[in-house]
Amino acid sequence: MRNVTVLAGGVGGARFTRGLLAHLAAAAPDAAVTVIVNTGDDMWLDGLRICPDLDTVMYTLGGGINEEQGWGRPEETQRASSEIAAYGRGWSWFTLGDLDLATHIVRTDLLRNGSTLSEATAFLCRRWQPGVQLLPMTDQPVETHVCLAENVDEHAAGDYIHFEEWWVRYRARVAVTGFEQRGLADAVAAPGVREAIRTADLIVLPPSNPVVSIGTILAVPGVRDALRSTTARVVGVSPIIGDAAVRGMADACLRTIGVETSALAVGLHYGSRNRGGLLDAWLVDETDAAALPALAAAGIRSAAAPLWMRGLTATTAMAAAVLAL
Ligand code: FO1
Repeated sequence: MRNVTVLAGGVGGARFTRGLLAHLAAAAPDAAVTVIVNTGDDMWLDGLRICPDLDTVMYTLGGGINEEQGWGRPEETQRASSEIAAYGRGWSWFTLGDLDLATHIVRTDLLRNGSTLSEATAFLCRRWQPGVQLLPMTDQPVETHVCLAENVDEHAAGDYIHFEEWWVRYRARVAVTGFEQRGLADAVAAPGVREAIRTADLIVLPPSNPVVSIGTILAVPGVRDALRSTTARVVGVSPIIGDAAVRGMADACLRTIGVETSALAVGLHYGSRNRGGLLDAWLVDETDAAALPALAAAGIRSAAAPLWMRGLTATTAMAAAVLAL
């Protein structure tokens, strides 16, 4: 096991990858891990380029994450954000901590001076040393927007708002009719992304949001083709346990695209590799073991293992289960 590539969103993907690194340190010390991260949650805010999923993976693997929240920095203050709010600017419902702001300021400085997002990310990782190659899915700006199905606050049904406003301000509780990944048509896979997929021995789809995180990465032109033609084995981990989303509001996203909130439905949504889909194998939680026969019938090898990411021991065991599968 020499090259492992992970397609990750934010919190779920970061926590799983931390367990993967811990497992590989013991089981395959010379393995190299590349994490391809969703950038569809990115936005311009207060003149700064915010990259929530890249930062969550970087902080989590670099030891700088706020563990309870799963995003942002620990021991944070919001002095600068309070001042921005006092001017009536910014997103009052989106917490940009003072320590976190430094990351956005440095990244924006690099971008404004000609760095690509990949180069800016590599620069930030020189400080955080995440222990993986951290790649944005693309260097072109992509932003996920949602189409509202109903009026809410200053928005009307039919309006599009940024995913983060739907996710953070409305906790995905406002009905939406669909997602739009703006900029995706003009996006190309970032340098190293297709190679990381082609040269991997194992590719993991961790328990990130299958629609707006993994789904967005898969929608980058060229990524899905690379996954279909790689010799690597592609193993996914269910983000749904017992018909409920483990984290976040993945069920709201799945409902929007007409996929049932179950480990089986998401596995079938990704599809079996030998039937035009992506997966060689699919890991479900023990409570969803009843799905194994249907997954096998769909051509997807599968197994059941504990998938609650309660801590490093749990995620390390999950990674072991993925490699065993
Ligand atoms: N999530 C929240 O629920 N509330 C916030 O105020 C918030 C601020 C925030 C700031 C920077 C950042 O990198 C992430 C932040 N997140 C916040 C998390 C973010 O919404 C999610 O991690 C991803 O976008 C979904 O995977």
